[in-house]
Amino acid sequence: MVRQMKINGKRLLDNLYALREFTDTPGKGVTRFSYGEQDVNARRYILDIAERLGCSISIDALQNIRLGFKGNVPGRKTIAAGSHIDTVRNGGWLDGIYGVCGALEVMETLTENLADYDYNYEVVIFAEEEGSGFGSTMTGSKFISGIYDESDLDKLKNDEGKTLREVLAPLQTRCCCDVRENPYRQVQPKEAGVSTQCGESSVDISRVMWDFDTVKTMLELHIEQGPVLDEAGLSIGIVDNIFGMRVIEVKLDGVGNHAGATPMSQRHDALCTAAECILKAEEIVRADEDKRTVVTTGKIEAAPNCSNVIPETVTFTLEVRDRDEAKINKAMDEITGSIRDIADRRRVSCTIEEHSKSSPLPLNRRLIDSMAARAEGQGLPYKVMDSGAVHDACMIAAHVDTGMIFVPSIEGRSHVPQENTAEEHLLTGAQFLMDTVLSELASGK
Ligand code: HGY
Ligand code: MN
Ligand code: MN
Repeated sequence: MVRQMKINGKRLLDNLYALREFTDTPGKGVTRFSYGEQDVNARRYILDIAERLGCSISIDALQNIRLGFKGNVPGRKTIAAGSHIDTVRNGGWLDGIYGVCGALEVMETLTENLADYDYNYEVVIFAEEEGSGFGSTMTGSKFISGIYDESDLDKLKNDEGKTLREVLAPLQTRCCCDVRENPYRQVQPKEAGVSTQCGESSVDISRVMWDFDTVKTMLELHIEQGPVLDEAGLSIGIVDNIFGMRVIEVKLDGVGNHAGATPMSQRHDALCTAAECILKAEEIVRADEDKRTVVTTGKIEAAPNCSNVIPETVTFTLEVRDRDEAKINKAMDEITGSIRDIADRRRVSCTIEEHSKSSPLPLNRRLIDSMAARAEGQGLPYKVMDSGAVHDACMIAAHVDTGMIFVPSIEGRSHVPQENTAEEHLLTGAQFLMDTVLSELASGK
């Protein structure tokens, strides 16, 4: 019989409230981009806890972090739990960080109640999950799972035109300098010997891919970010499928001209063209029979962006998501065809680039069934459900048993400052993660 352990709810909430302060937009939600100053502050806070708990700390070239429980035994497979700490711009205080704090609370509770288990336990913090910096979601975990390789370090660029490699290079260190000095350190396994070179310029991703034979289970605790649990008055969501997504970037080149002197009949307005394309995409997806496909243009830039100049160029993103890959591709093909037709008719030139994609993924049936049985046994109102949001769990699920636990988002809001979850639900979700980790840790016999 697995011993039960109670998490320390106040400690969990205190960590969440403390980490919420690490934002570039105080008062307007949480903005904490990977590799930025607030990311450094959040990492320092978390690594201080890890050091206090006697965890092993391993940080890879992408700055994904793995924290090992002090009771771990070398060579045993690991039960991993975690999420991400980066956010969208003016995002919420819980997306990602809640799963990291939940996994950390499990770590602290295990450390306070030392016992022997069949498996090891690790907290994982995935880097650049939101893609706010480089436009591609789940970047850190795509390198961990081998979907991204060396060439992507030079392909992925931020808004300043800097490549991922250029941003990462100064963060590479091989010295075991104190975590307070440099939270972006790479702590080499002791046996590897440690050079004292700080701030090396080469980004060596050879050790980023996980050896998935050493990982038994991956668990991610996360807010739902949609309305389902809140509307149904449920406490726990058990995820069975994570949506896939495809992201394209569209560039329209029209003819800039004077806003007053140019007759409407002589215009090739890139912004009006973009507007028609975006509304056409919405019309195509709204016509979808099962109403699960979603399409979003979240980012758009018009140039020269002056009120009295007809826009010459417009660049916008467009993403389509669904739980069925064929439907994603069907919608995206129809949308890109329409974009080309609209641009042709308006005599605006158009280029469309595939930006990033991830396939829909079923999560592990054994974990879904065992978590559903646990919720039943605890009398928790729950639902097995899909996730319209993508998560690092997608990248890991292709390799090891992976499960996701949701808690309700008030009014289904997320990726906005209004993102919130009732404290009782935050605590229920973290305790459910604790119970699930304990069950996995003792599942070897
Ligand atoms: O976009 C997403 O679904 C996730 O929040 N990165
Ligand atoms: Mn997230
Ligand atoms: Mn998110």
